[in-house]
Amino acid sequence: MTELLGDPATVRRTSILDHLDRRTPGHSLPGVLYTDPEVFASEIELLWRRRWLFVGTVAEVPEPGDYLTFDVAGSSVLVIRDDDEQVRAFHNVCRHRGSRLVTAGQGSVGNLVCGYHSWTYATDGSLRYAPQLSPSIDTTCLGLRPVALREVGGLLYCSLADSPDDDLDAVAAQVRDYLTPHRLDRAKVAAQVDLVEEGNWKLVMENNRECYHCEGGHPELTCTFFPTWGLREDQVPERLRGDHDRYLLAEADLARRCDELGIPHRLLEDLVGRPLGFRIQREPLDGAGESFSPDGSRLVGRLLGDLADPRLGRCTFHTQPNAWIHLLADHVVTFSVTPISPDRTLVRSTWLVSADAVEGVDYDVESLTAVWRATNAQDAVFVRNTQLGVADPAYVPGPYNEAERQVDDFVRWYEAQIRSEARIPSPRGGSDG
Ligand code: 3BY
Ligand code: FES
Ligand code: FE
Repeated sequence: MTELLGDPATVRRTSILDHLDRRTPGHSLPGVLYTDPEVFASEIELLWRRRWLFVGTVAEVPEPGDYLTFDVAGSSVLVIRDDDEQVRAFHNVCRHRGSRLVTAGQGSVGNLVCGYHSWTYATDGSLRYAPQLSPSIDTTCLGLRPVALREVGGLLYCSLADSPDDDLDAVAAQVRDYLTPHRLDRAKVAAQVDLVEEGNWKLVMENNRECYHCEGGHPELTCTFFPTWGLREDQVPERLRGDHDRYLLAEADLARRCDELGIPHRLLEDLVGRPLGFRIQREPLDGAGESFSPDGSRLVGRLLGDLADPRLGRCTFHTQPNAWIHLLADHVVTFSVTPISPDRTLVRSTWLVSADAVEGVDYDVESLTAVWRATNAQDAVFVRNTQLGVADPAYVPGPYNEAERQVDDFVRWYEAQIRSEARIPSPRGGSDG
């Protein structure tokens, strides 16, 4: 039993750390960490309100007045392109009596008008008009409250922290050149799908961080996604040797193409030891090597930006705690994860193509989205079944294998961040367990 005195945050922090203390390193997490509302509340406070979160891309707000909303951790963040073309973020809370300002997930406005008493804000957040407001009230102090927002290669990250760490800038400096050839500033949204998965957000992320389940679990994805993803050379099982030999040839070909074009491709990875754990690498795709299609050939006739070579595989960018993004020559697909409750998680998938690509001529939404819609549906079943299992009193954490190294990395990142925010060192000595 945690202490009854003290502030509620202290009680919650104590209990999540108790559970982490009981974790066996190299094993999946204790069930309580996936089910307990107090643990979930601690995660919201210690992680989700303090870390950089992937919210979307500049392609989702292409014109002045275009906005999207991102709801996480009890907050709603309004991301809007202002009249000077700058993308900004604000709390989606009216400065009068607090009504939600915009209620749609996305849209376009001239000004932001509150539906309650019509307080009206410019796209830069300043209060422009408030009916019958006393002239003695200083409206310059009543602009929308800003939320920290950063862009890296067209990807938008926000932080709800009062003083966000500067790790996003450090990571951006390393990964920007991988992302910019895809010119997200000249892309448009071809499709967006929200899927609520019936599992804890960590199960969604853990499932994404391994391809141990890909061989049997993702028949559409493995037409082009090599199932030996994440394995070291000496870990490739005999039955996947043929796939892996093709991978090695394709990897050498891709490296040569990228080097000729001056596009970076080598692995950069720091998934555990920093606030914005990340991994980026350009990797080959199977078959024609161009896109996520049954035979690997491109799904969009018009390539992104100024790219001329369709055979650039996939540049995959992972950031902790909530994103995986694949950048191909013909399209980009982004995934953001947001927790809803201990056992429900939103996964938003967004497909981006060149702004010049014409639907029905250069691409077909059905075929563009087919592989990841199928893959997401398969992953949602894995996540739901795992949530049911870890909530069962019979569940005992099991060991990760080598193919699950990045699951272990994610879990070690999670533990290290919780401990550092709670400012209590690990009883095992290290900061990452
Ligand atoms: O989308 C991803 O990045 C991961 C990698 C392997 C499994 N999953 C598809
Ligand atoms: Fe927004 Fe009154 S709460 S105008
Ligand atoms: Fe999967």
